[in-house]
Amino acid sequence: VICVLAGGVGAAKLLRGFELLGLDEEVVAIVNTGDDDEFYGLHVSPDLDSVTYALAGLSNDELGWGVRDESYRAIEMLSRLGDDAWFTLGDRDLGTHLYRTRRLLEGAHLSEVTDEIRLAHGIGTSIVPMSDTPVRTMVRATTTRDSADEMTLRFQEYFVKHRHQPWVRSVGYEGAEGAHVPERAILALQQARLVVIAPSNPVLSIGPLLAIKEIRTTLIERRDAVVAVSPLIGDRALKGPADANLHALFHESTSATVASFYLDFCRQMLIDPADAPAANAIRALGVEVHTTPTIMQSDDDKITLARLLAAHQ
Ligand code: FO1
Repeated sequence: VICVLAGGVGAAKLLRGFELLGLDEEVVAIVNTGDDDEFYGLHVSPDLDSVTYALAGLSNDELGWGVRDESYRAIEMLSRLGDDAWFTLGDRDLGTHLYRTRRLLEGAHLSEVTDEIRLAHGIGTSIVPMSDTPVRTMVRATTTRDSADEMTLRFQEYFVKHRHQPWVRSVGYEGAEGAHVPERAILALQQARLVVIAPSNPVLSIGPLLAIKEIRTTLIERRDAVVAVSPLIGDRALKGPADANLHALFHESTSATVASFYLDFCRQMLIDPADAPAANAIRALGVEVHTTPTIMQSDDDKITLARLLAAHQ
């Protein structure tokens, strides 16, 4: 078993690489649900959907989220009705949210619904939400670095409505205590010969998984099997606010900052050649470093990175 701790787009690309590589081994993705929220009465799980759409070959590569060949007629109608419609739900994507919401209302667990959707798309990789009960990433932030107008935002308010511009002061994970981690997730972590931390935002995408005690404790026990892929390229996030978040919370944003965030459970880290200057600082923390291109543009890039990880000892 290869177990991958996953956030959104970076993780989705890597998982697509594993799927295309066609290993005999089972691949299990444990996916962040801290970004989940309700819109128009529908349960939206952005990271589960990014992973599922990528594995189904349906992802919208231009946007980095949602489905390709998408239309936006429903949300256009909502705007016309006067709704401020800041969270763009595509028409095809809406089908997923309708299905998920109906099944949850029928009493199914999120992990069951996720598996039904996976099967319907013919995906081989197991996709498991980190929790069957709600965990919500809450961002406390100020408008600018120097202002004192602290506000508490739900993740999607911070990320989409405020375009991740506010200065993050702290991050909380509501519901992490008492979260119900699907048994499949813990078993996969325990049985995996390799545990990969995907190149996702450490604070906002992997942080919610680490805030769940059962996951963190199991990871610490499996330290020797854990390889993290740094999400930074030359100290910068490819997409999203990972670098700004690290800077705001830890006063620096290098792959060594990421390594120290993961220190308790990370034996090895893969960094991009652009981050080679951080290698010594990472080694000084007691983490083994490997340097390899980590930007995944083409399917070949995804397969190459997945193959290298799968060959890891
Ligand atoms: N991201 C945006 O920047 N704007 C949107 O309107 C938006 C809508 C959206 C709808 C469904 C979905 O699954 C994801 C969506 N995202 C949108 C992406 C999402 O906010 C983030 O990519 C993830 O939560 C971060 O991993």
